[in-house]
Amino acid sequence: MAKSSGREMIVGIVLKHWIEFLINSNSTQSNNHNNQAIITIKQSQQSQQSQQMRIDIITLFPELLESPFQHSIMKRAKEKGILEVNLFNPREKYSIGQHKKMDDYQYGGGAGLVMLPEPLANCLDDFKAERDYDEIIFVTPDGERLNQSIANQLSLKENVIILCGHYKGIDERIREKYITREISIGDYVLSGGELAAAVIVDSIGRLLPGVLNDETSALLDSHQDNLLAPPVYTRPADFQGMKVPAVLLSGHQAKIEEWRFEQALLRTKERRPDMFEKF
Ligand code: 6GU
Repeated sequence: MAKSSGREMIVGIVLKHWIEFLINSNSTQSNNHNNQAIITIKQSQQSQQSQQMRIDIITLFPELLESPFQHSIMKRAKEKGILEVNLFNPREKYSIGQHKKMDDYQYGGGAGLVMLPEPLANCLDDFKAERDYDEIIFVTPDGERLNQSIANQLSLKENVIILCGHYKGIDERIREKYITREISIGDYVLSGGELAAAVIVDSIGRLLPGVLNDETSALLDSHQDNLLAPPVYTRPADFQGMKVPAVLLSGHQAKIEEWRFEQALLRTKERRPDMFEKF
């Protein structure tokens, strides 16, 4: 797989959304200035939601995922019709027998149940018959580790399935036949893929244009550009004797940006020398 830097991805995302605007727009006005491009993208989202992403999550425990998408930014994304998240429990329709079986012991012995291939295959076949999916993601501790670049890439997709495993995992043949991408959220083990799926969806959702109030703010996040974010302050200017850095009160925008960049560099060097090396 080709590797792209955070910066390339940002440019890619801005370009894609801008091109979408130009295609959708009735106006022939265009302006090559960067800021203008971002403002133009903003207007396009206000007048018409050009991008709608659909994420279908297949999970034996949909209740675990109900709350994360009912609040704050993810709620807004859903309400604005920018992101559709559907939860589907395969046990309802695809389990085997009276006992609604979804898993069994593993061949060769060993502790832990494995999710059966047949119900998952039937479920995935039915989903795929409905629409074309850009990715079928399996969340698993042995997948590639989620980072900002992967979230950026996924935010450009239209239809995505996320399959959550449980117990010892899923039969390897499902991975071979259906899964296009395997993602882990870090080097530790969770009891199921649901919380990892929530993390992945959140990291994607906030990148979709129109979800955040200020279109540019997702692009300036920590990790977009391989730098950590600079410190931020709000009122009061003097809190228990601790003062907000004077430059932030100066009203001098260029100086403020310079200070923020310096702070981001310092922070990254101190806390994440590995990221600083790559920057
Ligand atoms: Cl995606 N799943 C599980 N079960 N544990 C994890 C993980 C995923 N990522 C890190 N740990």
